[in-house]
Amino acid sequence: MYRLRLLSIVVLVALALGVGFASAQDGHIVDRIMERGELICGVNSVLPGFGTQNDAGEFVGFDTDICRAVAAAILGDAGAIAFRPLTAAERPTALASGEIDMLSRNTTWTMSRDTEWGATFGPTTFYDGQGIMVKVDFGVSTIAELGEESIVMCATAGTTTELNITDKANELGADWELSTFPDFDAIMDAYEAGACDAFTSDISSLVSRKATSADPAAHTILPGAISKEPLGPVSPQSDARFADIIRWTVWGLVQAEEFGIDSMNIGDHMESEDAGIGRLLGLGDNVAGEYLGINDEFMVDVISQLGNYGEIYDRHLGPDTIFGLERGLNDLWTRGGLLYAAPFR
Ligand SMILES: N[C@@H](CCC(=O)N[C@@H](CS)C(=O)NCC(=O)O)C(=O)O
Repeated sequence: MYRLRLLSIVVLVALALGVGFASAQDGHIVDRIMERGELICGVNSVLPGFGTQNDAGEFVGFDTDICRAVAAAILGDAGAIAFRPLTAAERPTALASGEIDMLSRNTTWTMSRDTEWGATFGPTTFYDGQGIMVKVDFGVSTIAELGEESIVMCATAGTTTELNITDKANELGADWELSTFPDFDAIMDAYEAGACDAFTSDISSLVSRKATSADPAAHTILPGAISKEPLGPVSPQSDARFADIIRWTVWGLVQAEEFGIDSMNIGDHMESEDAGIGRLLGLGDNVAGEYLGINDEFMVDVISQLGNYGEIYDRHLGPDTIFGLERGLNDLWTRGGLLYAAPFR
């Protein structure tokens, strides 16, 4: 009797572990993407450099290319994608309802979002911080000086921006009236019309908005960041396999840059004898994709169609763009930045 009971407990525990393992792998979102033949990605459509629509109606930007990289990894085609423009406040519902498969929209990784959104954050693709922009003729040159002024401070609703600026105002004892707007265009209109004395946002967003404003020289981004804003892709927590694909695709972009593999020279690496390159590209007996349930050469598809991390960065934000954003923290760890991929093995 005792033995029987012990046996049934062992069987139950084994079943529970088995079920746990299966649901940790899951893959229902990956299956749905494969059946549909298309990845649906939630993006920003009003943030030049990160996510915007060009004259032909195509979504372009650093964040939208992260979506395309995942489409290339799963489907072999960076163009097998549909974009859903979202405001900041719409993000959690779009993710939870299954309206989108993933999100790549200047989204900060925070503890509450990681837990309450039922989300898994991928590796940080852009290390940012929050800044403040004012008009040059307002005449202040530091955030501390701005703290002495009674002003209207504008921000986007449903963002970390809104929360951080409240902390900063309290810290400085500043008399700032916070005014929030649903999206960036609305803020910019209000700011240009004089309804906002200052506007606060991720520094990358301020750089983007300043560069694309009617008179960029009329605005100044005050020095210093008031917060850490690690931005990256997000997927539903219910599909660990999909999250793994996003994670290893982003790290693959970074690792390719570290190896010096890019969209132009990838053909020269296809016979590489280097063990690390072989593992990244899934060459020969290497099974890179098998761990994820996708094609072993998934990173070949990604790099040949989109380039490595540095190419994506330069295409949208680098020295040849109107933004000219320095790599800074978004450089490889070997060059003093924070980009560091875990080993492909
Ligand atoms: N990284 C922050 C801010 C993201 C965000 O949405 N920023 C605003 C600018 S402050 C924006 O992109 N607005 C465009 C929109 O909402 O359409 C977050 O994840 O909450």
